[in-house]
Amino acid sequence: MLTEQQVEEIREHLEKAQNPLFFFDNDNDGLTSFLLLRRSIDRGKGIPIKTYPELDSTYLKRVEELNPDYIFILDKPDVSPDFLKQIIEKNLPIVWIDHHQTEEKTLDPLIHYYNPYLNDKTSEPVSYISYKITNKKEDLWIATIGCISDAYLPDFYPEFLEKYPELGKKPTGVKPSFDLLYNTEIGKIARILDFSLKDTTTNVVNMLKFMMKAKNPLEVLEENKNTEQILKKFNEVNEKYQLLLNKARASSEDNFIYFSYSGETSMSSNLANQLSFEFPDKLIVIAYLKENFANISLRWKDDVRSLTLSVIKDIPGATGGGHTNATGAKVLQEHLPKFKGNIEKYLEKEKNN
Ligand SMILES: [Mn+2]
Repeated sequence: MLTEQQVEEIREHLEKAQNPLFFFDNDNDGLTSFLLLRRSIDRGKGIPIKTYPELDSTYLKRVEELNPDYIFILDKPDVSPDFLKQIIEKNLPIVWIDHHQTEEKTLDPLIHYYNPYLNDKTSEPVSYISYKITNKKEDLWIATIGCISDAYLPDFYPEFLEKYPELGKKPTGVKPSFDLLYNTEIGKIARILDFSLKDTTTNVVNMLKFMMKAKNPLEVLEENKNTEQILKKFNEVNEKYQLLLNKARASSEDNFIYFSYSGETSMSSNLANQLSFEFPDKLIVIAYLKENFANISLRWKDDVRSLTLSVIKDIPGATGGGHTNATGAKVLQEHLPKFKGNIEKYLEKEKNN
């Protein structure tokens, strides 16, 4: 958890910011964190970060264009040193809120870095933290969407269920947050928003504008001119998603699901999350092939962070990291067979230990 003092500090930064620019991770935790903060002050612009693994220097262009007085970075573990350096040269304060496992960093005094992991090794989503910062009851549903999308059942879920009984249920199973994500109406709304992030830049901007004002979760499901494109995109992506999901399910081996695919839309983390819910005992590895690279999502009930860091060690140029049970990695496609082989060796060794 962040301390009350840290939460208060972030509130003060928000108050001070007259024209903040929010960069957020391109998923529901990033999106809802932005929405919660933006809705609390009613000013500022938001940009999803599509570069991986870092927020890279290509985003300096947007800083030039929008001329902000404050930069917020939400739910992104890595930011390129060059980006930070150039922001600092402009004398702009940066408020960086993350929840990924990391080590203490030495940063410029203009960079205000917050991560509950550094306090007490907890990793509650940035949307959970953002809700604690803004504390607006009317945004309870937005915070709930962020948390259940990030595999986290928040302590305020009972309050949500009391307010919107028809959108939720009492969660069950070993992954109660994913039970809600895949088996309730609020979960469907979460999946709609998540897929809408995969739309074109113009359509994402319109979605953000709509979500900055939406008063309750049912507005997302209502078909009208505000939601037309959001729902259309969901149906389109969901159709492809279900096909890939079925193929991935069919490629299930003993203790391991390994599945690779290509196409214009990356859905690796969505597929990996759902498969980890359906096959809780298996290691899930989903690789999205694009250009020369494979972007890989991994999920496991055991320490998948150690596994990820170990299997990329002898692969040139490979990167990877994340949480204890959910990670990402990036390798050149030509190294994928070695990557898979390393995983098999790792599992074999684990089994014999
Ligand atoms: Mn995220």
